[in-house]
Amino acid sequence: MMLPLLRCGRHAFELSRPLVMGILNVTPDSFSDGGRHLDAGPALAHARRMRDDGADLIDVGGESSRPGAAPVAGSDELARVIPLVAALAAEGVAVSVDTRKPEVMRAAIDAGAAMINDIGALTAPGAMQALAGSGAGICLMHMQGDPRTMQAAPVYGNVVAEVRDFLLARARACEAAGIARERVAIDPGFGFGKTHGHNLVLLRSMRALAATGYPVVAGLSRKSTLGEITGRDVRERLPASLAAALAAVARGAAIVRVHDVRETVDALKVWRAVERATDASQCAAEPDDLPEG
Ligand code: 7PJ
Repeated sequence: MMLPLLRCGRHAFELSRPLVMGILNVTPDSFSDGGRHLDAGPALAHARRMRDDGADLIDVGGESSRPGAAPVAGSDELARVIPLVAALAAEGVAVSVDTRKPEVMRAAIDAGAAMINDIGALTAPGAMQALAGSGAGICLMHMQGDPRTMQAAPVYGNVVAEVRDFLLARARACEAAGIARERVAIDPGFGFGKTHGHNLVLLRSMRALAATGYPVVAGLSRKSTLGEITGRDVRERLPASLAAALAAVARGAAIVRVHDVRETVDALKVWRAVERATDASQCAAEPDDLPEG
């Protein structure tokens, strides 16, 4: 059974419709000057645009977790992320922070972050404790290996069962540490130590993850597995990303993590309208509701 609510600090999300998490990357290859300091202006403007376009959460990430990416120092991550978190939280935005570092988690929560999005599923020493004393939400993501090596040769017996069992074990560890169930979301971690085949099987089997009762986050936006299917470069993966988001929510995903908020919100509106159509709304429809021309 899907839990009715996801609690993230002072935000409580009803899960009666799919939520959209907008991606705000603040790594050196995005808004910063290539070094330690972020130009917060354009990043803030982008975040506000995503909010206005209908994002329910803004996921701020200062550590590149792309395949092969090198680790980032905690001080650099803090300098990039915290000012943005504080500014957005002060505007009432539900901010999620994509980090694996307990020091960044603590500072982010102190600055007003509603959620921590951890690709390491709180496995770093001290990470569980950083969350336990707060009311923040937590997204637990599955990854095989680490970003440096994960795409070398991912191997699973049964990818769906292994990912689900890992996430359930982490969710139970959260509960044991005092993190309430309704603060927890889970994510299969598309592309994190998964082949193209693994990603597709996980997407197709999203129901098995949703059946755990935890809200499922699906992050497929612009990912290389979509490039594999379409042959498109990362800049041309919007249609593929929309199709993937719809495939995920149709199989029970509660939250989609996306770059293109405006387009995703529209796609989800259409999907939802179809899901909610009843005979009554049929009868009320205008007879001329046919394509023009
Ligand atoms: C994910 C993420 C994802 C969650 C990234 C990218 C790579 N966090 N952080 N799920 N992916 N929860 O956005 O392409 O799939 S970074």
